[in-house]
Amino acid sequence: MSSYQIKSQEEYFQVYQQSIQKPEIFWNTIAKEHFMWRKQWDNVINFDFDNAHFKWFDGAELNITENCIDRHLLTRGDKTALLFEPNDPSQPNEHITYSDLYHRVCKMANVLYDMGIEKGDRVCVYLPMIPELVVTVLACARVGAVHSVVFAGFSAVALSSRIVDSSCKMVVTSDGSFRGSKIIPLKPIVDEALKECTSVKHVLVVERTKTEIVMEPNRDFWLAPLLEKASAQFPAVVVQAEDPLFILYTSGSTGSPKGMLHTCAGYMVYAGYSFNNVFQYQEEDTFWCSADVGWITGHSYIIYGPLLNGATSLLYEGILSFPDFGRFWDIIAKHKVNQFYTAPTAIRALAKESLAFVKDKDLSTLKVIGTVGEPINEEAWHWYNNNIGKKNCPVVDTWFQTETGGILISPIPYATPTIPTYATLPLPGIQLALMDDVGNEIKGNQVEGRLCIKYPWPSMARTIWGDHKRYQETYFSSFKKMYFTGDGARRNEVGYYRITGRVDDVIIVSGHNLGTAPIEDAINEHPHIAESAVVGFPHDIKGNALYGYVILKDLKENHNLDTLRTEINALISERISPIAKLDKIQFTVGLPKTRSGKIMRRILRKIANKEGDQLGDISTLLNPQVIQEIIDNSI
Ligand code: 6R9
Repeated sequence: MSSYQIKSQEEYFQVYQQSIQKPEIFWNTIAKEHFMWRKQWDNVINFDFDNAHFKWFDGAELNITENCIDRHLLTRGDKTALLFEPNDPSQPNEHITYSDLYHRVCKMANVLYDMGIEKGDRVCVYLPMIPELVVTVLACARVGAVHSVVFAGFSAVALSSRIVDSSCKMVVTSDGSFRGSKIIPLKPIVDEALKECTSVKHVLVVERTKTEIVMEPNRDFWLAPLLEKASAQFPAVVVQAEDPLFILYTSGSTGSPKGMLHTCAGYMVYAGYSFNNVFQYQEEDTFWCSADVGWITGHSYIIYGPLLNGATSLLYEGILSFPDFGRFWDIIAKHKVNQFYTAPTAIRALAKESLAFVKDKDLSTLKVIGTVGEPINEEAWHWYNNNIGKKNCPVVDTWFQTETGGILISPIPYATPTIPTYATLPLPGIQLALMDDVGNEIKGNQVEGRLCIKYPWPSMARTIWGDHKRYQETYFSSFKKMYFTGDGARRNEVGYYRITGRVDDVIIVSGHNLGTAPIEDAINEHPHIAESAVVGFPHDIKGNALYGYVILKDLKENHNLDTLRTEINALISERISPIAKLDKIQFTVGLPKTRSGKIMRRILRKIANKEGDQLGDISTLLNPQVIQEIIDNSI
C-alpha cells in the first residue's frame, strides 16, 4: 500500500521528473499496481487538446466500488471504513466497517436496481452528511449509474435546474437534516423542485429528523423498509474506463451551472494516488475531511480517496459551532484524528473565537493538517499551524477544482518544506504553466500569470454534461493546447506556486464558488430593478463577501430601500442559496460600462474595496460621470 507514497524531497523531485518525462509509464505502473481491474487497458492516454477529448486507460473494465470495498474485505473486513459523528454529540457514533459498508452498499444497489436504475441512468442525491449519503453514492457506482450530488443547502430552484439539466430518473433525499440546533426540512424542497421535472420517476426518502412530510403515492418511498427486504449481495456492474461516474455542478462566470462529468478509471486512479500522498495516510490512521460531500472535496477526500486506500474516513453531520466553537477540536480528540482537512473560511471563523475552545483539547494525534477551497491568508495559516498543528504538523495548502477531480498542487508532508500561503508544488504528473494575457508562457521564477495545465491528468473532467462546446470554450480556448483554470498564480524564487485568486467573474464566498451572472439574474427578477452588478470584497471570515450595485427602474417612486434589500436577498436565497446573499446593497443611478456595453466590474470591485481613489484610467468608459456618484454613496 505505502509503496507509491513519496517519502522525501529527493524522491519527490525524482518521481516528478519521471512522471513528466514518461507519463504513460508512470500512470501505467500506478494503475496496475494499486487498483483492481476486470480487464486492463489498451492505451494509457489518448488526447486531443484542440477538440478537448481525453481518454485514460481506454479499453479497461472495472467497477470503482470493487476497489473501494470488495478488495479490502479479506484484510480489512473488520476495520472501520466510515466513522459517523452525528450532529448531536450526545448521540452515539457509528463505526461502519468495510464489511458493513459492503452489505449496505449492496442492499442499496439492489433497491436502486429494483426501482429501474440501470447503467448510465442519473440519480440525484440530495442528502445531509449521514452514512446513507456515502452508501447511495457508492450504490450508484455499483450499478453503473451516474450520481449527481446536490449540496443539501441549495434551494428548490437550484436543485430543480440540476435535476432537469441531467434528466435524473430518481432523487434520494431525507425528511430533513440536523444542522446545529436547527432542523431543516429537505423533502419539501424536493417536492417543490420536482414540480418542474418530468424525468424523475421515484424519490427515496431516508428518515432522519422524523419531520412530518408528505409522500406522493407511487412516486415517494421510505428507504428503510426497502433496504430491509433487499439482498446484501449485489455483483458490481462492470463498466468501461471512460463510462461516466458522476456529474457535479459548479458555477461558471456566465450562464447556468456547469455539470462537470467525471469518468471511472482516471478519476479513481488520481483520487487514490493523491489522497495517499497528500495526507501520507498510514494503515491505522483516522482521516477527517470536514467538507460537505456536495462539493468535489467531499467526493474525492471523504468518499473515494480514503476508501480506495482502505482508510478510516470520518463523516461529520453537523456544523463547526454546535454545541460550541470547540466542536471540531472535540471530534479530533474523541476520535484521535490523524489527518484533518478543512477550509480557510472555517479556520478564520474558529480563529475569531476564544482560544479557550482549543486549550484543553488533546490534538496530539494530528500528523497532517490541510486546507482547500480558497487562498489562505497568512494570519489564518499561522493560527492553524500554531494552535491546531502545534507547529508539529505540516500544513498542506491544497489547490484543486471540481474540474480537476483531485488535488493538483500541494506540499507533500515531510517532503516539501512549506511556506505560509503557498500551495507549493505540483503533484507528480501535473505540468503547470503561467501564461500572460496574449498567450505566451511566462518562464522562470518570481513571475505571475494565469494558471494553466499543459498536459492531461487522469482525473480531469471530460466534458460539461450536455454541452461539450461550452467545455471546450471555457477551458481550452483561452490558451492553445492547455487547460485554463480561471485562477491567477505567482511562482516564487524557488518555483513554489501561490494561487492569487480567480481572474474571471467567479467569487469564492466561504469556499463556495459563486458566479456573478446567476446572482444578477436573480436580482433582476425583482419587479422594481432594472439592472445590477455583483462583485466580491474582502471579508474577515468568509474570505470574500458579495456587494451588489443595483439600479432601480423608477427612481421617482418612494421606495423603502431596506425592504427592497430584504426582498433582493430573499430572491437570491430562493433562486440560488442563502450562501449567495449580498452583504451590501448599494442603489445607484448607473453602472460603469465599456463602449461595448460590458459592465466594468474591475472598477466596481475597487470601489467596494474602498479603493475608489485608485481607479486608473477611466476615460475609455461610456459613462465616466457615474463613477463619482457611486463612490460618494458607497457603503
Ligand atoms: C476544491 C475546490 C475551485 C476554486 C479554484 C480556486 C479556489 C481551491 C485553493 C483555491 C487558493 C487553494 N481554490 N483551492 N485557491 N488556494 N488551496 O474548492 O473546488 O469548488 O471547484 O473551487 O477554488 O479559485 O479555482 P471548487
